[in-house]
Amino acid sequence: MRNPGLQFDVPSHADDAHASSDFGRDLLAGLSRRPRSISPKYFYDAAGSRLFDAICELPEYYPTRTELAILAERAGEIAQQIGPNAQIIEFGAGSLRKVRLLLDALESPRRFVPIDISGEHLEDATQRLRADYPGLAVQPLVADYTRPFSLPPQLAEGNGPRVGFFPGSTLGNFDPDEALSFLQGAARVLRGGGLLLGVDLVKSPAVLHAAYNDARGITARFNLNLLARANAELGADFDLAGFSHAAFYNAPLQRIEMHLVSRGAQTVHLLGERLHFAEADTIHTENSHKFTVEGLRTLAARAGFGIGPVWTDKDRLFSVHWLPAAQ
Ligand code: AVJ
Repeated sequence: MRNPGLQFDVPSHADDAHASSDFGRDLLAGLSRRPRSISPKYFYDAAGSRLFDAICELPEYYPTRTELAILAERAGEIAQQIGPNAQIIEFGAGSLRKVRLLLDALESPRRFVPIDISGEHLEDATQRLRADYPGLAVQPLVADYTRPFSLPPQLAEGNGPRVGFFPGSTLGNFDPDEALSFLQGAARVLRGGGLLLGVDLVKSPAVLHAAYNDARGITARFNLNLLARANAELGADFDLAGFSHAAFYNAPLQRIEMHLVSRGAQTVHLLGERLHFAEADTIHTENSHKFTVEGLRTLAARAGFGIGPVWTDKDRLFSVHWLPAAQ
């Protein structure tokens, strides 16, 4: 028995359980592909996690403050849907700001398992949360939830319903088929409880464009941090001034795309390989899919969830969905 705990499986992407932290291998493979691409999960080293927190404070980046306002305003209704004794599992926990609104409204929450890929960031955030919620069992888990992993055995059925919390529209980082796989895995592991899911909504491309091209250039630094990380962790020699940030709305695919664009012809050394870039060659670093309420509900139903209430702000910028998972 390799895994005594609950297993979270992501069906069609469960090919290699050993590759979870292999930034070097994935980056080299991604830069050898055409088009060049790399998973956005590699943004989140300690510096990247801090830059993301700074993005969340930007005036142009509406998702964080809009979702926080929805959670604050609707906490009572949300808590009523979830019910008492919840064991909360947060996917991509980050700074743990949003879950506080939930914890404050829930009736006797039992346990909180924040999952994040950035161990350092998770440790800091967990310590701050523990200080403020002394009665709560907090069990942080450093894991990559795009791969199969084990949940702590304490999350067993008898200890209270399992409730997933996946805010911030991070679901939008997945392609549609990956999002379906993730939701199928979540529906299985959350049986008898449900998923509280925040997703960003389709809207005016100008508003979307501004959110990913902020005036202070924090999003550009966040994007370029990927190259800084490769230099620091892998001994690569990316010239950060040799690449520029590009983010645009791809309307047919309903997503923001972020790329790093080579400003000229250049050669980079990475793990013993020489990588050539022509002027305007791009590295695709992130997709951030946007949703309609109906589109998300259809996807959730296909994944095996029931359909509960949805809460949005008055401008319909962002949506929070309660998706019950039948026993
Ligand atoms: C954390 C994936 C939800 O897509 O809006 C913010 C990441 N990228 N600015 C998003 C991000 C650029 C964010 N998610």
